[in-house]
Amino acid sequence: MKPTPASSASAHTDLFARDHLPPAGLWPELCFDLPELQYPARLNCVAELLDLALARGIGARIALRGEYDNWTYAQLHQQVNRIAHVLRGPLGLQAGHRVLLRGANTPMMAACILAVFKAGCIAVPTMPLLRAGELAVIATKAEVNAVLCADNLRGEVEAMELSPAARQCTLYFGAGAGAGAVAVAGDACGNTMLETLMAAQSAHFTAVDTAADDVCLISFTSGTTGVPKGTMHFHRDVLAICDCFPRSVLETQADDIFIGTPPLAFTFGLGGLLLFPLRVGASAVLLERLTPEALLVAIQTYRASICFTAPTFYRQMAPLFASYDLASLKKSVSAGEALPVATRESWRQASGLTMIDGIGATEMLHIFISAAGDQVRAGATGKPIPGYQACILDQQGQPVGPGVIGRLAVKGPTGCRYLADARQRDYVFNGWNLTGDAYEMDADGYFYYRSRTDDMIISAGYNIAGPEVEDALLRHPAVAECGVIGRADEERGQIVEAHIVLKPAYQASPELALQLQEFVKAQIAPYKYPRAIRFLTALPRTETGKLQRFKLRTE
Ligand code: 3UK
Repeated sequence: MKPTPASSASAHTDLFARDHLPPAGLWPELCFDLPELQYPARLNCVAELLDLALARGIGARIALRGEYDNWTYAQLHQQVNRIAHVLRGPLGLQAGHRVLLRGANTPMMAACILAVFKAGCIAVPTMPLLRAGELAVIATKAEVNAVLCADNLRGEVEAMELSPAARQCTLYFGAGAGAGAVAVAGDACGNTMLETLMAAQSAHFTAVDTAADDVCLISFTSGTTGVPKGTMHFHRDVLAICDCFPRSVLETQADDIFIGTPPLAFTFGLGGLLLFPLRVGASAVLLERLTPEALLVAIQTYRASICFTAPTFYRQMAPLFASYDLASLKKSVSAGEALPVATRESWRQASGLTMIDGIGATEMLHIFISAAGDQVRAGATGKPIPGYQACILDQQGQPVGPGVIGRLAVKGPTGCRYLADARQRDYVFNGWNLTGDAYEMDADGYFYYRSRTDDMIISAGYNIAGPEVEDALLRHPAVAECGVIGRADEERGQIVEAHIVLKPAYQASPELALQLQEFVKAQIAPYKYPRAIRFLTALPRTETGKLQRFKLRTE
């Protein structure tokens, strides 16, 4: 195994995270080959992302734009410092303590995450739609010591099971519109608000001198089944993702305005809507509850230049694009699930933009295979981005050549380290991270997504990838959204079953089902056509835009 950067003494006085890292032998191999990935042994990511920005004299530039607040770099810096003081002062937290975070995308939520990093604590962000029971599983697993929660989402926090100590250290923020920068004495129940405590704190806070490999983030997978897995990331990892994809593929600039839908609690959103803009001194628009229409309006209003969202959003935005003035938009990034060729094309026709598809994973923190501009190849996700390597492994773990479908394996500066979880052995094999995706490579080193490894449909001996059938169906003018699964079948083992949402002008009928079947047969090998078709009004999706195939299977 290659040497990894020297580890230095942890700044944590609470060693929960270090003590629950997987044993060294089960770690993925880490690679820091690029000059931009040479980090010092002592590193606090927020010192780099914010303190340095101020030192460079960009304090007056807008960092975050929200519905109610616009914060300059100087204002964000002060907010972060005050929150960091609240954590270490009134709340009495130690370095290494875990802080559960809950809130929609707002400047205040962003400031809380950064403050936790800066204070040497560990952020445990959670998705806004999670319920008390799900939050309790996360709080228990990460043994959280404190909670910072947006006031409008407090119900589930009040209802969740929480240790008495963490309950004592629970604060709410942002009561009422525009409360971010305003001191609010207390809520209706007389609880102290985070802002009230902040008002009494100094706007200066020296970043805790953490080790580059001190854990600062435990991100729980948006997994569709089973107990969620906590993935542990270091201060170094937070910077490494900023110095890979945005630098080499996205080519971000200081005058970029970032916008999009993924929650900050999802690492796709944390990177794209907070860390990447800060790394280059750019600004981010943080908005709550975005629909495809609302996102288009916001791009127009804020003159956004880079958009991050999932394929389903681009699909719904494409037909509406022409109704807005979106000349500011220069780049569109799609991740979270496979981007069908049909979606890439309709987006290009509508916007004139070549979509930047990228596969990322919570375990890897962000995107590791992607392509932009004239490097894009139809149907491929792209190539491993600089800093990462990838290959395809067969069932025995041997690398296979071009044209063979196998298991995607990747390594780079970031990688999987589950918090106390036996599934570490499933994700890491021989130093490679196995993402659970079936991929194929071509002779030029492009990587093509086929399906999740568990989702490959086997029908009468044929291997059929659901997403390929979905792509064919999406080309039909009647189809708005679709999900294709394998349904158990006595004769064939499985049959291909398509779940289809029609565009408003179309009516479900047996004739239309037949038409759709013939349409698929005319485009791809006929044995792949959906023998069963079901019409739905909406597909089950996660908060991160992923189709929940298991729900289609059990319907
Ligand atoms: C799938 C894709 C095909 C794939 C994520 C960007 O999605 C993210 O993280 P998750 O842990 O899920 C990981 C899995 O999602 N996937 C993601 N992107 C693509 N499949 N093409 C794509 N472009 O199955 C992967 O294993 O929720 C994405 C950045 C950060 C992230 N956490």
